[in-house]
Amino acid sequence: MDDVTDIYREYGDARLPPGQRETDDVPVLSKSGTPSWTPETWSFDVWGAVDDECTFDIDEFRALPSTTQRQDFHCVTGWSTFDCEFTGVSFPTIAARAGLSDDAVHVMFHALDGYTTDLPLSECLRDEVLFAYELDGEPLPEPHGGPLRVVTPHKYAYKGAKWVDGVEFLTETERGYWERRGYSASANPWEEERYG
Ligand SMILES: Nc1nc2c(c(=O)[nH]1)N[C@H]1C(S)=C(S)[C@@H](COP(=O)(O)O)O[C@H]1N2
Ligand SMILES: [Mo]
Repeated sequence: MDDVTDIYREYGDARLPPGQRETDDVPVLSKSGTPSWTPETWSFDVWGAVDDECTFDIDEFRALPSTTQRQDFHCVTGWSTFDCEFTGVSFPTIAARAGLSDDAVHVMFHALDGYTTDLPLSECLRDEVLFAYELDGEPLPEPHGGPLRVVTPHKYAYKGAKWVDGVEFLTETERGYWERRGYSASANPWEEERYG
């Protein structure tokens, strides 16, 4: 297992970002409850500024090269959970499958509950940004985003879309659900970038 919990060393050497409190559990936080889905109809789509738009069903997605990492999780409302073990497919793996256009600069994640969140492409092309389908060796529980969610240990957790079913590559900046509602677009926990 790769251990990347030291991502905080990039940002000032404090594992617990300023203004955060460590919790033992992983609370559930969703804008509107857990959406339903079925394995038969679920698909993950990659589109926009790419060479090859692609679609994966659930078995195809789980057959992609995967990684398991121990990560910390920081919610903008003030709690952090340490040492979550996520298994999934890295963002760079998906980007390489699709092939990025030269003018791709930004990314929008789309989810089954209508949630969206955005990041600059450069902030996504890191091995720690995972499309995760297991938590602590078990299938990712649905309240936490199963069958598939994004995790972004270098950002507040609203950058990690639960129930993710699509990633869109953009040639211009656009804003996601919370980013349009006053939360920070950059969301660096060590700089306390909570509000935009
Ligand atoms: N699709 C979707 N993803 C989402 C959210 C949401 O409402 N819908 N909430 C975000 C927020 S604000 C946080 S803190 C984390 C919470 O993840 P958890 O419920 O697994 O703790 O999911 C993020 N991803
Ligand atoms: Mo959050």
